[in-house]
Amino acid sequence: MLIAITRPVSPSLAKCELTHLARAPIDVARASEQHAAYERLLGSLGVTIVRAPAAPDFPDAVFIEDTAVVLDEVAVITRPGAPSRQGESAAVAPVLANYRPLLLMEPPATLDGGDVLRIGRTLYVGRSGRTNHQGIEQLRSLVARFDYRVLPVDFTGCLHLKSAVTDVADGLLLLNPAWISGAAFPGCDTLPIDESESYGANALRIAGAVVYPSQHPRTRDLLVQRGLRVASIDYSELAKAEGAVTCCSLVFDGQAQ
Ligand code: CIR
Repeated sequence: MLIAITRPVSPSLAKCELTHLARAPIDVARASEQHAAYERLLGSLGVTIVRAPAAPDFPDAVFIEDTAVVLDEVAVITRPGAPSRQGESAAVAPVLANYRPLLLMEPPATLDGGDVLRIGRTLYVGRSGRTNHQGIEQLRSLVARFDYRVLPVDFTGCLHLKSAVTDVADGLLLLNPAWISGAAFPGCDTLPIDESESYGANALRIAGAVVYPSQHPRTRDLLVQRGLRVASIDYSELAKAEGAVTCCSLVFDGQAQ
């Protein structure tokens, strides 16, 4: 049974952190509608939606992916790298505690879940403005006993590792070659995005489908041509907050542990 923990769009979303995008007006009601459609889409794929409590004072709370790294055996509660986001994890932890034993990151480590790409027993972790050296080393020591290896990866041009690369099928990575090299992932095949769609590398592989933003139609066609089942979603309003489809849920197997 797949579970996706989500968190409501905060009324303060327009005050979100922005790193690579210029601030554009955000229609919070529209963002909430898009988020509700995302939850419905995941539900239609057979995923059980569990909502973490609203956090109206945290503009970026909807991007719940950054607050934890959920593995089959354990959930690591992160310390997000943006100071404005460090209070977000507190209310996510009790929800995750229903499903996994928790391990907590301690200062001075910072790590955003958006920087962690899991492929089998390997956790690729982006060195980013949000994830520091201590964050990577703490993650390594917390998960070593469960036989995960942690490999740091460099990228440029975007906020998180998973803005530059995500897995869309076994052994197949969707990536933006301007931001990351496929050479960082030996043994994986790579599908480059259409170069006109810079933000097109973030896809959510879930329940036999690839949830993918409709803003990137050319890359969507490339995914379809690969024989993948693509479930499109309009995420344009959340994209103005530098968010995408992986960021808005914590997905895991509710049975595993
Ligand atoms: C931030 O800058 O933290 C938010 N505005 C966007 C976070 C997106 N999260 C993600 O890609 N995992």
